Amino acid sequence: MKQIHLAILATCLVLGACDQAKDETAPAHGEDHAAGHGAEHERPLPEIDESGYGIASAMIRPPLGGRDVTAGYLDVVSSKDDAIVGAHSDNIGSIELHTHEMDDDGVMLMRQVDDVPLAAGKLVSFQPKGLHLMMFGVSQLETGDVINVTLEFASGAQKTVPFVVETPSVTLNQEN
Ligand SMILES: [Cu+2]
Repeated sequence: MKQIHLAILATCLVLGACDQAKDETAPAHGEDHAAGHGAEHERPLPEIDESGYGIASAMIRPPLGGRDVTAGYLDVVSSKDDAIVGAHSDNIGSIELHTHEMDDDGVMLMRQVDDVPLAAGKLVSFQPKGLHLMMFGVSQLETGDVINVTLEFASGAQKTVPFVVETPSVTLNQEN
């Protein structure tokens, strides 16, 4: 099963299309029209800590062969209305907020955004095919490395989050 997942993941890295592959427990409803709808899975709300924010599943993909560009993902929730306005890390040259959009020809294109709004108590999920932290000037990372990334919020708050280097769609709780 793990081998199958890894094979699918390898494909996803190229295509950026992981939705259908990763969730075997999804209900098999025939009328599911998820195909055109991006990555909106039911995901648990991260627990909000004393900072007023909750973060889960923070991960960075290892850069693909020889490149110094990669993407980071996470689930985030804020206790009050806010927005993510940036991110930085001592280990990464620069980080941009990106989203994916489908153009008229059905081609997925990345677009930089100035901020990512966070409605109070509502999950915002950065994940493949959608929002991501676009990372430039990334040194070679090994699976299992932990990179601290500081998220910057419109409120003025900053929160440093450990991002685990791993292939996408592997849950943090899973024994590897
Ligand atoms: Cu991007």
